[in-house]
Amino acid sequence: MSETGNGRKNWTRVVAAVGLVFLAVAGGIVLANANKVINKTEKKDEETPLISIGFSQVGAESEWRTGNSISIKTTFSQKRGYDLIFKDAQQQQEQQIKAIRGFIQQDVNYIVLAPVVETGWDTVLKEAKKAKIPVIIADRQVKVKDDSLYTTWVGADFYQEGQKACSWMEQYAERNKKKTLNIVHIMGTEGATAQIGRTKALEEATKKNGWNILEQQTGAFTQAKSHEVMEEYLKKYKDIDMVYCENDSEALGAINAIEQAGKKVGTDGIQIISFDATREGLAEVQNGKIAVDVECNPDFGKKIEKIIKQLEYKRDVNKEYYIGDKIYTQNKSISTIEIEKAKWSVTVVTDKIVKERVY
Ligand code: GYE
Repeated sequence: MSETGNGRKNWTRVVAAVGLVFLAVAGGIVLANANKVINKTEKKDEETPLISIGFSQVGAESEWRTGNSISIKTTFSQKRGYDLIFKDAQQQQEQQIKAIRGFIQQDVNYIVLAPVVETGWDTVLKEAKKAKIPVIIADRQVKVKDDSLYTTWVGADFYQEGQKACSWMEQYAERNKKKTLNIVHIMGTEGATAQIGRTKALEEATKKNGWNILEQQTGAFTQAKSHEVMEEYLKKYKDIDMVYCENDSEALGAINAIEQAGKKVGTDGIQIISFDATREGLAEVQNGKIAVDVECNPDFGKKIEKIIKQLEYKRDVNKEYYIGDKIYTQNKSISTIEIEKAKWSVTVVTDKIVKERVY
């Protein structure tokens, strides 16, 4: 009995113990949940405020620019912790200055400026400095008397991009035993860093190699304007070897104009040189219509974000950040690009490359 009694006691004890454990666990869960609720509400109250960014974009003149705007908008979304005020200046500096003044008035945390041209920014950037708003320059550069008017710059080495294109042109001339090249030049927006650098490289190579620039006019980095310019060139010059376009939109305009005039581009035709390597540009490289396309990657939203994070943590940042570029061709007939001692191998455009290109 005692055994039975003890057994029953023990059994009761076990039941009681299990019950206690259960209660403890259940209580724990309730407590934990209560805590969670408390924590959640506490967290909500403490939520980090959004970082506000005023972004002044050049415009929407090219596929490159569209890609760049998408990169900025997707990086600085509300979901990712930002309040982005995005202003498109339609290629007008006055509109950019107005936008920056608006950002200052709204007392944003950061101003990001993609300047249409290099000069004319001193006054408005002084105003931003006075308001203690850090300014990040994106893509093209600014020329200001006092470098402390902006925090940093992110973009490509446009002069080097031009040199890469010219190295390809030199090798093309050599392989085809051409003593000179008759070049028509469609420039980008005059005074923009991308135009200045790419033009400088061409003019230097022209001098060095004894090439012949038949004419230089701006195509404003747009397809429509470049189409017009190319039509004019074709009426004036019968012996064009090459068109040096300063972006893919210009190249597309030039190709259309040449084909509409009943002439050929590519092998046995006029050679098209281009920059950016957008999806459309790369497709034309693959088709053999653009001879060489030097990449300029517009997808640098994340790079700017990294800089902003460093600034948030009060870390020092560099004064400039360069974004690397590839060189795209249809085949490897010219496989290595050389500038002084530096070398790059070209990338042959494949279906996969075109397909994966988002801008
Ligand atoms: O090449 C062109 C755009 O500044 C790098 O501007 C940028 C240039 C780019 O309109 O397509």
